[in-house]
Amino acid sequence: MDSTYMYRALALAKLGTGYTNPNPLVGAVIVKNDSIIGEGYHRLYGGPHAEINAFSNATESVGGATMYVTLEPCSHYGKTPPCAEAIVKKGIKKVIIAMKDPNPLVAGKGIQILKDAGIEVITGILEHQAKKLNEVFIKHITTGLPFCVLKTAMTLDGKIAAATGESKWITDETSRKYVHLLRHQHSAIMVGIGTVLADDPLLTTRLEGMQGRNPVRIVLDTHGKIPLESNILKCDTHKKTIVAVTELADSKKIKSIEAAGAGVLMAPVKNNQVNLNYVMEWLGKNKFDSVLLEGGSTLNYTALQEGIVDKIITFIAPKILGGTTAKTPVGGTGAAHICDAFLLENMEFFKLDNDLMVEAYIRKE
Ligand code: AOF
Ligand code: ZN
Repeated sequence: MDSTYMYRALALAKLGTGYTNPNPLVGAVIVKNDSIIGEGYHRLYGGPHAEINAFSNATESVGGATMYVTLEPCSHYGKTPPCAEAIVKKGIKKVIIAMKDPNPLVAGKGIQILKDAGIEVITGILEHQAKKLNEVFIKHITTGLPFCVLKTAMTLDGKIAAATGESKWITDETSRKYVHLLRHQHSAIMVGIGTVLADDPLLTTRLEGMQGRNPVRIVLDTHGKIPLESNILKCDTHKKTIVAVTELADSKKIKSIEAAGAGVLMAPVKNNQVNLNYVMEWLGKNKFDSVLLEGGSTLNYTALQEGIVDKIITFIAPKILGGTTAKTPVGGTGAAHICDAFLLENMEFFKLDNDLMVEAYIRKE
């Protein structure tokens, strides 16, 4: 029974996807006499926590009930008062928790408040699933850096474009819709200047039947080459862009980028490029918990080399393009030896209509 209610709490938590960043996805279920009497989840950043929403939705008195919650209840006065204290006050008898809160402000203190009040606490139920659900939150709260996902789409023979450079479309519609869901889930989307020059992308979230969230668009533009009429520079309150430049960019051009409505981040130069680690640190400090890398192949290689990538999502289309010069997802100089390859782990496969989607994590020593 413990896992059934926890699965429900996890499903509720997921409903907040894209709206709670940089805070976690959390779900809570209150059970009394073997039935659910209250449910809640964290809906929006800065809003009430899952536990409080579950109390608000309870259909009867929660005294003596059991609460299932996907993350350790908080112990701190943040935007809201501590949930652990609310749980004690409400007379909850038992709390079942999927995972401890990695937030140093909480980390075990929430559980301690519950135990000190004589509440029975069980932890670790569906912990693996809870950790996966909050992989972004865990990385950001423990390292201060954003969780970085490298997304690529290629043919079965590993090409991201034909020999002519044509790249629309490699994958089918279902995969492309999924990419918009990924954009909705990430707080920033990052591309290299080469992608802007080649494709003039919008990089916005376009989802059917749902108001998606647009990630802030980041362009790495060492020399300030971005054309002022680029789609990505069409900014408003919902569509924001930051162009990361270096001292190698012309100062007049920098002013016109700003005048076009974009933010400019002056980053140090590393190997004749924008220092990617600097940009990631800046993003992390500025509450960006996640970054979706959408190309191109030069940026992908630099990102892997700089060790900023956490997860890979690759769409594989049932097509073969061939062509020695046709581009592949990861460019740069590449590894000289097999033993220098970037290693992946926990690889999973999903079928999306006719395409295949592969998810894997970068193995970190
Ligand atoms: C949430 N939602 O349902 C739970 C959270 O910024 P605050 O004051 O809302 O506090 C955020 C911290 O509270 C978060 O980092 C996590 O440690 C804890 N629990 N947060 O946003 C929730 N249960
Ligand atoms: Zn809380």
